[in-house]
Amino acid sequence: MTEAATEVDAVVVGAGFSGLYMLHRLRGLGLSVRVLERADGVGGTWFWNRYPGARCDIESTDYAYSFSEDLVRDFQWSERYAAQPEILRYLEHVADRFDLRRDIEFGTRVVTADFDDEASRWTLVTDGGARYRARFCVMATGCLSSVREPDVPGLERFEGTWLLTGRWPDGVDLTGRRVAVVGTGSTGIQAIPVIARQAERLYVFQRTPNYSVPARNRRLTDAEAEELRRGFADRRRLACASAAGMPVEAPDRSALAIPPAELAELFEAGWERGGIDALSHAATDIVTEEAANRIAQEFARAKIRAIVRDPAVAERLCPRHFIGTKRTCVDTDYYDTFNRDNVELIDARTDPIEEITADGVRTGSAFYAVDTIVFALGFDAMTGALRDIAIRGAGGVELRERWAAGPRTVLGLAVAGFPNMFLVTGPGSPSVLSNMAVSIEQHVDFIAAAIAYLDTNGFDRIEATEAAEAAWVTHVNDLADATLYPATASWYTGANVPGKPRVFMPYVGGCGPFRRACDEVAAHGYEGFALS
Ligand code: FAD
Ligand code: N01
Repeated sequence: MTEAATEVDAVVVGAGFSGLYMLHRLRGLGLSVRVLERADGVGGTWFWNRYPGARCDIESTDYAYSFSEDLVRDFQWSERYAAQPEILRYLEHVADRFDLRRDIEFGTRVVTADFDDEASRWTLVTDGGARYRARFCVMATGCLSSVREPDVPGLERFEGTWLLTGRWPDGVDLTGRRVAVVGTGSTGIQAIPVIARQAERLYVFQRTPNYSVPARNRRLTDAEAEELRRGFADRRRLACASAAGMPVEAPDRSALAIPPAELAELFEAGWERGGIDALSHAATDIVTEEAANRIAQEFARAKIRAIVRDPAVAERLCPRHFIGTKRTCVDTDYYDTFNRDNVELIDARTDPIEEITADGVRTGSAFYAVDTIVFALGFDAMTGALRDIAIRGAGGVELRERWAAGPRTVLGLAVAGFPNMFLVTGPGSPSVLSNMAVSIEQHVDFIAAAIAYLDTNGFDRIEATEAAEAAWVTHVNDLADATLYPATASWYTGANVPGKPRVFMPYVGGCGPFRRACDEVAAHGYEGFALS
């Protein structure tokens, strides 16, 4: 017998930064809400990614909500870039402070979501068979939550322990172990220096090197934290208007118009200051002009060669793609880690991993005996978590089919044919190219305002039009095509997942312009959406 459905006004899937704030805003509108979350706790990214070294790459003060002045005042960050446990504690604090947990079902994975055209209701079914019926469905499922798992032959025979960074359990101790790390994206680059200090021996399997800039992380004094809190409103105003959701003034000169010695000084100052925009902030055109990009690349490679003592290892660590067209990594001691005696870098491009045996990793030319293998293979980004759910809109059309050639949205927030369903930070929004806390708040505010507008104006239903969707997809592609981003195989383009359509997914136009586009849409009675 089918279980009777729980009836609510809105169902939200996911209880990370997005889902928590969505719940708070929808409750504020007087709606009954249920949040369905696969994990056993809140936090999303920060619940799952407990690997050693996990921390944010946007300054903690800014990688936070702004909706509550009390929250800003009461939570004190201990470091410039907080580590995972502190960010998780923050999100748990938010859940408690705003009494959010009572509307969240944990340990619950949504497997299907169906729209009933006649009744204008969504029905979501969970892995446990529970059913939820709601007028609105908000997918706050995360851009980086669908973890890529290893498919290397022989893993089932491995007698040691293997771990996924994106599903890291508590209580792992790598002290004195012989460890292999596979993957050198942001995750691997954060984990490797920490694991190297614990392990007896560390083998790093690198297929493609990445650019990484120093975090220059440090503890914040009470006085600094207080000053950051006092200046928070101004910082956030600047961040909202900026390209990347960070409180910095935009550069105003082309790298090619800056005298070379001055440009080198700007890069050097950025490297010393640290942070994700260390090099990109020097000029306007680092990710749009090939010649400008090459200057920044050379600077980064020179830094690697200066830090890493063995020239052959340094060369292997030198990336060759356009800098900034994959997310720039932000590290603490990454390159210096390869000066340690207990660390070895293996080029998994020229000497690929062929199999895992009972006691180690075998490549084409060598065998490495290990007790633990850490896989840091990244995510099926932006669309993976949505594709994991069978989402069927009006007329039973599946989202997976509609997106067979790549995702299509209006503003990354809504999809034609899927009425009353919203995405938070979906493909076609700045999301992963921005401080996500800023983008998430803006998306959630947009969604809440749209729902309030429907109710105040006597509408029951909102749906993106095909025409608006086509126009937005074209706009997103046109902007991306004017940059170097699409030229690089990255998870932004889906290139990291075999068979995934190659489409550049995020909106490169920046947070400020994106916000203005959303505000325009709302100001014109949700132009591009059909209300009925
Ligand atoms: P998530 O935090 O991913 O939450 C989505 C939730 O949905 C998850 O808990 C998941 O379990 C749940 N879910 C998904 N599918 C289902 C389903 N079918 N049923 C039930 N539940 C489901 N961004 C920044 O801006 N700055 C940073 O410094 C930064 N650091 C990062 C570090 C790491 C290690 C990673 C992986 C990402 C980082 N990001 C960063 C991006 C980060 O994902 C976002 O900043 C933000 O945390 C996303 O919040 P979210 O709620 O949208 O998604
Ligand atoms: O994932 P990635 P990530 N055999 O896709 C390698 C955010 N984040 O988890 O490039 C061998 O970047 C793959 O190699 P290649 C941030 O947005 C932020 O590190 O495909 N190797 C690559 O080296 C980030 O961009 C922080 O050749 C294989 C690595 O695995 C995003 O999350 C921290 C392989 C995957 O790198 C994703 O980062 C962490 C295989 N079969 C994450 N398959 C901060 O610092 C894949 N690889 C805030």
